[in-house]
Amino acid sequence: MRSVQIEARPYKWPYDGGIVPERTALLVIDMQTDFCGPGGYVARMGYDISLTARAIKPIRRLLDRVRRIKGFTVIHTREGHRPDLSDLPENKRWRSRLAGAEIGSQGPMGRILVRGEPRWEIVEELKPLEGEIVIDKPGKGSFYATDLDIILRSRGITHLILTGITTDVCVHTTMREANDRGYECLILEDCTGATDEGNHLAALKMVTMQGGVFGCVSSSEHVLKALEAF
Ligand code: C5J
Repeated sequence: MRSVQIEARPYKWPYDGGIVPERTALLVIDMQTDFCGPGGYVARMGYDISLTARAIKPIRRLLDRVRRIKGFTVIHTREGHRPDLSDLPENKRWRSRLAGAEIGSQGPMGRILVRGEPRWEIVEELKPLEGEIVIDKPGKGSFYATDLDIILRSRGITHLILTGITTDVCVHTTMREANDRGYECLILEDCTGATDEGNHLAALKMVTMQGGVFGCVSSSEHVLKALEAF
């Protein structure tokens, strides 16, 4: 087995030797129009979608490479709620109304963050391929109220490369949940983005404290370089 590590901070990732494709998953979190496209949830709240949409291209490059490596798992997630909103906590709905984009309300192109609606879909460039796992989640973390953990454990996956949006909310929550469950995590700074650049940078910095309190930070360039070995 080849032992390849990825340039990362605060240590070369992973901590336990080299990348093993069969034990590694690329997580692509919430790359939905609602979070990075015109007329979606983030746009309706008045945030700059270029800050989140910029992750699309580097993720696509990474997907193109990882999809050609035997044994590597790709998992996509989507945040959203049932059409009857029975899984939407009342305070989440209330806060989204306060932010000017009430979840479940009708927008120009469908209802906000509701499963099955056009803007809830993953953007065209990053559409899951047949056979790739898609996790639907009602919250920010990808483990809460989903079957992600059992899917990972059933496949013997212990290492996660995290991409997607937003850095400080769904990606960070997922990374923290995963870290507490013992997964070895790597977040890619150019494959993430937040609604606020300061929050993006702060979220990345937090990861690297205390010897890598939640794991490591790297970039798609470093991952692609390491993957040349496969
Ligand atoms: C947010 C997410 N920001 N995918 N969701 O509400 O980060």
